[in-house]
Amino acid sequence: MKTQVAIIGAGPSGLLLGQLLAKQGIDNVIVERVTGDYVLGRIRAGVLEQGMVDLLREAGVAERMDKEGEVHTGVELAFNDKRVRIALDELTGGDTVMVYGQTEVTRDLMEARQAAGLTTVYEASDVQIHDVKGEAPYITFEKNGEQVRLDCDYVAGCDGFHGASRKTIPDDVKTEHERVYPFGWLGLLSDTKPAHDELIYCKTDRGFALASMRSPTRSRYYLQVPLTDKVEQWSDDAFWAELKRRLPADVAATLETGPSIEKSIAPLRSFVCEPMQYGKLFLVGDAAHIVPPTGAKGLNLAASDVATLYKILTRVYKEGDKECVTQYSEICLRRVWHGERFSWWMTNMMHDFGSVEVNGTDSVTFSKFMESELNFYTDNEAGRRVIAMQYVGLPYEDLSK
Ligand code: RFL
Ligand code: PHB
Repeated sequence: MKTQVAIIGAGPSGLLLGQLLAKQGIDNVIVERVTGDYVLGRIRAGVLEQGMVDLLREAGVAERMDKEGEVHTGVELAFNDKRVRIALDELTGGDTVMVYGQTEVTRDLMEARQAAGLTTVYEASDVQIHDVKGEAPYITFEKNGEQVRLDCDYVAGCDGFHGASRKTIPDDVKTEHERVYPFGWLGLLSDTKPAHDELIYCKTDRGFALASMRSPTRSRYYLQVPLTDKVEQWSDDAFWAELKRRLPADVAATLETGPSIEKSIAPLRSFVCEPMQYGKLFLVGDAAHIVPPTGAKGLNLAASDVATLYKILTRVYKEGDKECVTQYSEICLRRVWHGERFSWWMTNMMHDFGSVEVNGTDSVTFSKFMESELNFYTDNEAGRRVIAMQYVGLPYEDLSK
């Protein structure tokens, strides 16, 4: 087999890149480890920044999002019996976010790819990447017990945090930065009316909680839980009872509960691999970086990587400028680090670290610092604007000439 761009991973990064490249007439093949249904079964992000919304429109896959997605002009932070609304549009000169699930984005991209007749190889195992420092890279994988070779010009590693791409970059070439948090998020999805019409991020003495949604009839909630907790320990009833204790009292009083459709625990991590490129291999999205979900940045950073790689590869194929590929890592990492810092900051500010020392500071002092931080940033418009600017997402950077 032969293609121009071999894409590893059919998550949102791989599918969106494939769609954008195909629109420019750039041939690509996606190779995915699991089935399409398995990919769709993962319940993850729900909040899309304006930049990602625009990119989905550019890719021609925004019809359903524009019909069914909800534009949100604000989010709330709740703490100390207070509720502070961050008016995203007013504070940023009109920017908003779109509430539309990652599952739906993925489904729309899969359908568009199928309609365009583009190749996706599902259930491909043992993907290996070869010769990305040379002139003729290729990948190999196993499909139905047979070894397949896919020759290409470039490889896009869109295979998530546990994928094969990042591991291909030799240890002496890359640096990995990591912070693992001492808690996880237990998420629950249910066909119930959302607790409120905007997201509420809640800091409480019992730990963090988030009230989010997917539609007017589908809710998504999260609870901070110890890393030692197992999802089986949490009955639906126990989840709802704990959520009510952490939500603002008036919201808890009218909370609609019901059976869970999905329940899972995700650990929280900040992670960046530098550089995000090795010869003709580019790392995209979670393959290169992970953020804790508190800032709703993971999928959005993946989308900005895709935007950058798409612009670069378009220039390579349309203008014959092969040199511009060297800009990829630098451009992506500037935005990635902003997203990492914001997610880390929101996580520190909104969670309960218990008795764990944080950043070399004892837990009581750290929580005092964070309480002051939260009061300072929410008590005045400049502070709220700083939060709003980052929540709606920083602008995408253009390639240099
Ligand atoms: P994905 O989605 O992990 O997809 C990678 C794909 O690669 C495949 N793969 C392989 N394929 C071939 N060979 C191999 N060796 C392979 N290894 C892996 C996998 O099967 C998979 O299909 O990465 P991608 O595409 O970069 O997308 C990233 C996003 O999924 C992620 O950043 C977000 O979900 C993070 N995230 C959120 N981001 C936001 O922007 N806003 C949010 O509100 C938000 N909420 C969340 C989140 C992530 C969460 N979890 C569970 C981690 C909430 C949660 C709970
Ligand atoms: C979600 O709805 O899944 C969600 C929303 C906002 C976040 C994280 C997750 O910060």
